[in-house]
Amino acid sequence: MREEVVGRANVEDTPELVAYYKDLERFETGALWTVANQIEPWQPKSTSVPVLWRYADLREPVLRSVSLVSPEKAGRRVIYLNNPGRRDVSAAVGWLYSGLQVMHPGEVATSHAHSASALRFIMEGSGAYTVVDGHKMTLGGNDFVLTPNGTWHEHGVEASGSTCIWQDGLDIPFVNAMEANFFAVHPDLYQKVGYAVDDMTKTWGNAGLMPSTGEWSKRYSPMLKYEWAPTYDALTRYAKTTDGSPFDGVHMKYVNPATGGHVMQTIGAGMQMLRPGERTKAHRHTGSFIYQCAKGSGYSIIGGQRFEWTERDIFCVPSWAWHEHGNASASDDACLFSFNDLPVIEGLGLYREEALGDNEGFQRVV
Ligand code: 1HN
Repeated sequence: MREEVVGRANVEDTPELVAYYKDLERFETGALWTVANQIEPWQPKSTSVPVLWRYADLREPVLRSVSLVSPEKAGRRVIYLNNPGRRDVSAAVGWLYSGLQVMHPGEVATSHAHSASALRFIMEGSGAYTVVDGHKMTLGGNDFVLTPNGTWHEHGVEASGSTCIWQDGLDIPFVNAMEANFFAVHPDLYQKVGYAVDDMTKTWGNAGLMPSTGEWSKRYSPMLKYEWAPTYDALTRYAKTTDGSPFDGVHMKYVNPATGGHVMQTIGAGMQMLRPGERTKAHRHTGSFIYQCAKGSGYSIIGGQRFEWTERDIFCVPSWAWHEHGNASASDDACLFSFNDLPVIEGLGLYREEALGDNEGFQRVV
């Protein structure tokens, strides 16, 4: 890929050079100028494409998996979201994985741990729970729960509950790209619950208050579970005092209460409210995002394509893709849950953001 630009590789093939390239191949080497323009794009070039996964399409096939495989045999009964540009690594977008997991009342999957960090966002059903390192958490609709890197975790649905479906989000493509993934099955197959149910949310999830003696040194949020009611309440309260972001409406991020930072080392998450009739401005930034509509309905224009979403639909925004969101309802707010790889992007100094119509030249580094 030659480019007629000073500073870029622009070498024409000659019989002598072609023979030279062949020679280099014999020693497992190559000439940088034959690939330089391709491996150093002027701007990020995502191979992921914007996709909308409609719950109306997915729900039936997800439920059908219950009669086809057991959680015992499958390990986890999950249908994963497969971005057409990322099929080789089972990613929904960029280096992020997403899937829909279904469990019937009385089912429980065995406890395991892996180097990948994971989250769940509850879509439907009652009686679901997750146990993380002995902390049992009850899960209701729109609750957000963490299973961080290295923690023992298992999920189940109480016999008294109903069929549950939740979204799993993981950094598994990233951890595999780093060639750093380990997996272990718990030696006893199931964990003993060692604490009061929901203790971590009750201890760490109290607006602005933390236990005076509370100490936390692990590199993920001790809160583990973020419930929907206080999340929606926080957005509603904040909406009363802010115009919101021109690009994201009323947007709040889930934080580690001990640090104010992202909930996990590799995955961040947030919830945003688009007020009735709100339409945001377009921008683009580095980092990959997966959204789930938690409430209401609306539309997003991503890379020039319009996607109409409603409750439980999932869509992705690839890195550096232009995007804007809208709520077409005149009376109801719409809420979007999202998770992303921003802790990695920011931590490595790779965050860039640009507003559409920003004529300031190179992208703003935030
Ligand atoms: C995992 O551990 C779960 O714990 C779900 O339920 C989906 C996808 C890839 C790798 C690990 C779970 C997963 C996963």
